[in-house]
Amino acid sequence: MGRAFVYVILGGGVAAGYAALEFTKKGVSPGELCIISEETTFSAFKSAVMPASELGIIVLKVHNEFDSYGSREYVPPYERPALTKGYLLPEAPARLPSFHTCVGANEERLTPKWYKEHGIELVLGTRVKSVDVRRKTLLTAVGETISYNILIIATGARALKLEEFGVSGSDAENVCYLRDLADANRVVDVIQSYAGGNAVVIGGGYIGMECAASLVTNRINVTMVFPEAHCMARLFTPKIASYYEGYYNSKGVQFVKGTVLSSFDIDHNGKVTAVNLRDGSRLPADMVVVGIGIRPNTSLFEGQLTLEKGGIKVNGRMQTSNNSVYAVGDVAAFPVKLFGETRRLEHVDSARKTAKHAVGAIMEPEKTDEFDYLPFFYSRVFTFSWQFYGDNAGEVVHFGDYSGKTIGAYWISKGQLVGSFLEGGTKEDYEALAKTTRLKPAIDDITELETQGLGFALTV
Ligand code: FAD
Ligand code: NAD
Ligand code: ISD
Repeated sequence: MGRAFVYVILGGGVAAGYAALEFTKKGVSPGELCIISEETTFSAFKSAVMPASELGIIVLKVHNEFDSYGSREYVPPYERPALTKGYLLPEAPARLPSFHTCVGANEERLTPKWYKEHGIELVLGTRVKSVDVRRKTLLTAVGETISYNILIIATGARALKLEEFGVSGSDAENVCYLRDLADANRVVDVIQSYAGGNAVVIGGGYIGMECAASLVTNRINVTMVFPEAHCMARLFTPKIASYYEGYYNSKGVQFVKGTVLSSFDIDHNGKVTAVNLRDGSRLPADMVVVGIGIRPNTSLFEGQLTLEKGGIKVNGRMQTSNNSVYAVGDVAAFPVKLFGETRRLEHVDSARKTAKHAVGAIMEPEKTDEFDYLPFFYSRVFTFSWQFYGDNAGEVVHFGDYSGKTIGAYWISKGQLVGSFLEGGTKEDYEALAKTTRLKPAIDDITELETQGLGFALTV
């Protein structure tokens, strides 16, 4: 026994929400589309304070296996970026339903009511445990078979665990990861339990930097540990990194670079009390936040679809090696025309736009061209806000005032400007940067570019 849909989206994260909105814009009929997501969170008494419908979550079981005083909540798609930012604020923190998709792109907010009104079936709290792309069926963990004509894979990624690097202790109650709402609730609980305490943040990437800033805002003392010579090593130059690290230092954040953790000290209650590093040092800890990268959730499709760059390979229409299956978001490795190569991007703008493009290719194939995407990343920490466009390849030209509020950089590869970074710009500045980077202008004189700085993008 099972259900059949014309379109099934597997995964209920950012890409799924934006795909759903696009399906309705392109005229999907009630009953044709289904979203399957395993995401759940646990909330103590929340539903007693405010009806679940107002919280934008669906409470399917009360008094469940977690604990007899709480509820298990099945969460429709939301803007994941909020979890390291607004969600962790000490005052007036962001809570659902305020950040359901698609508010992050200033579009409609898709609440549970919205899905109901549009006849979109939400199968939540449900893990898909196998997929047969030849038969066009999915099997859920509760034993239901769901069949489709067209499948969109939007399974995103999972956080890498310390155990994968030979360190145990991830299950200690004061060790936190941050991928989904359940993780974010745990971070909030742990912050509240250790007010004024010491946090060790493992990893100097996006999660590390954004969480460290939020922990400081919560008056937690933070030490960051990472193996590279500077933070955000995948994107920042040493000069850009030093600008932000200087500010973090001024807020009391300590950096321990060039080493990784080797073990935890764990007390008889199962709580981590200290972090031991490979360089022999020991950091006392009331809480630990781990952000050491992700792995795309591809396992259901290994041996069935072509994989590349750790993700599911798609063409410029987001179509996988099987014509009836599309892939979008973090899990998709797609051709970036501008750079002539396949890339897998782990950022929200790409999740939103690949989702939209896939739906266009499915619903209006004749009107949909090959995807032509300019990579775009951003972050917001403390009062900082930066944007990056393009590719961080080649020679770097820094501009702006590195002791002031506006800093920037261009990347020049094979004589062309291919990437740009700006902190503290206006809307118009960022638009100019994006437009210029997409044009890949020839750069004859790097010294001149350095002198012009942001002015170069504003006059192209
Ligand atoms: P996800 O949003 O991860 O959604 C995947 C969904 O699939 C999940 O709901 C998952 O439960 C479900 N799923 C997976 N496997 C199964 C299965 N077998 N059965 C059922 N369901 C399944 N990017 C930015 O550009 N800017 C930011 O500021 C930013 N902040 C971030 C903050 C945090 C805390 C995190 C974790 C990420 C952030 N990102 C940010 C990255 C961005 O959120 C991701 O790129 C984006 O969420 C990817 O969307 P997605 O739909 O591909 O995957
Ligand atoms: P990341 O790839 O940004 O950073 C991983 C970091 O882990 C590296 O910088 C490195 O310092 C560290 N590391 C690697 N191996 C380690 C080890 N053995 N011990 C200690 N440190 C180690 O990944 P992340 O910060 O975990 O972020 C997870 C995902 O969330 C990424 O896809 C990221 O793009 C996304 N995210 C994006 C944003 C944003 O775009 N603003 C914000 C938050 C999260
Ligand atoms: O892009 C984003 C982002 O950074 C967020 O915090 O989307 C969310 C929403 O803006 C939250 O409302």
